[in-house]
Amino acid sequence: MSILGTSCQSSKEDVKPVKTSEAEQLLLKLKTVPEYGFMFGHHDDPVYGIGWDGDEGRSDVKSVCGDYPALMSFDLGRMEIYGDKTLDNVSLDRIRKEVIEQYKRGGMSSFSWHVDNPSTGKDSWDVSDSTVVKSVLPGGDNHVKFIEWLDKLADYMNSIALEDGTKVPVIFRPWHEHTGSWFWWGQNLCTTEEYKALWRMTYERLQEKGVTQLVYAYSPGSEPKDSTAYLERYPGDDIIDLIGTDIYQFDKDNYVNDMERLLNIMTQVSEAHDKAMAVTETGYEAIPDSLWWTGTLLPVVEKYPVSYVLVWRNARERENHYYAPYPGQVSEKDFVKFYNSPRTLFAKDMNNIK
Ligand code: BMA
Repeated sequence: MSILGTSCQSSKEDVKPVKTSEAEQLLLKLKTVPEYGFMFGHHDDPVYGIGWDGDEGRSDVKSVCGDYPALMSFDLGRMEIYGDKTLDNVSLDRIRKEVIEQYKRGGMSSFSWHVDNPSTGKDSWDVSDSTVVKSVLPGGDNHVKFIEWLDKLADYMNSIALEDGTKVPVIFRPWHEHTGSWFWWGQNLCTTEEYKALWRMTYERLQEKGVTQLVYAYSPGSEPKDSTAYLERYPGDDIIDLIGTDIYQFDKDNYVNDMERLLNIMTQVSEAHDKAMAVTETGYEAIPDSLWWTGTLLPVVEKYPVSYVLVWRNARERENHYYAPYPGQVSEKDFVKFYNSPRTLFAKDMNNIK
């Protein structure tokens, strides 16, 4: 039984599906954006890059094209353990500051959560045990511990506020890539019911803690073959605001085929469910193709009503683990062309979107 009793076992009726007006505006903007183009996003953009770490006002993307991405994402993994930094060694104070600045310049931020395996104490890629999701649900051995982790997450989200106390709205994208089996919440690690219950518990706990400034994103990987498969573990229209997919290029033909298939599925689902849609993670590691931005990414994405396309991080501690160009990188010139396309939106474009 849950020691936390009623507070975390409250029924759906007790939890009002409210959002702050800032979160409603963010969602509205996400839905309007495709009329103008799509936002470019980059993970951990302003906190480190190739050959630098922690510099103020720096961004590899800005160094290449003169503007910040319209969307920045950050990962909160292991904040539940360390309290002051993430699994990628980024300070939570710094992330808070960057999310606030990004909001003030008209851009948006998104959080993912590579949360540790609460059962084994290893990282989120520890798939040695297929009972972990069950164990965090009410009645499970790790339920109390997990609720404490959610509460830490809630306190942090609530601390991201403007001077007047307004909580900064952000996209929250937990439990991602669940159609694969590389995270402890993945396809073969839990049942459909358990996965959905994990989402609902997360959502309800955050709502109870007053975290009403979030826009929630659902992002399966490239596995779904049709909309039924895409929606198999969908938590529900009352929780989800934006639907996405995480797809990376390893082979160009497969990448383009997967993107076309998923973007077609998502276009149908977003219309049927009235949700915004985005390519929540993508990229080609180390961008060895000098024309990748306008030769591969732009032509496929511009055909669909996507709000944003986000590329993963430019790791400063892992060789060749980068997805955005930096000065001198082979795709730099093509990225400037991509930046100049009327379809791509960067931070300075965001104030023109009504
Ligand atoms: C992964 C890799 C890891 C990183 C994790 C969370 O895709 O980039 O190195 O720790 O994302 O950001």
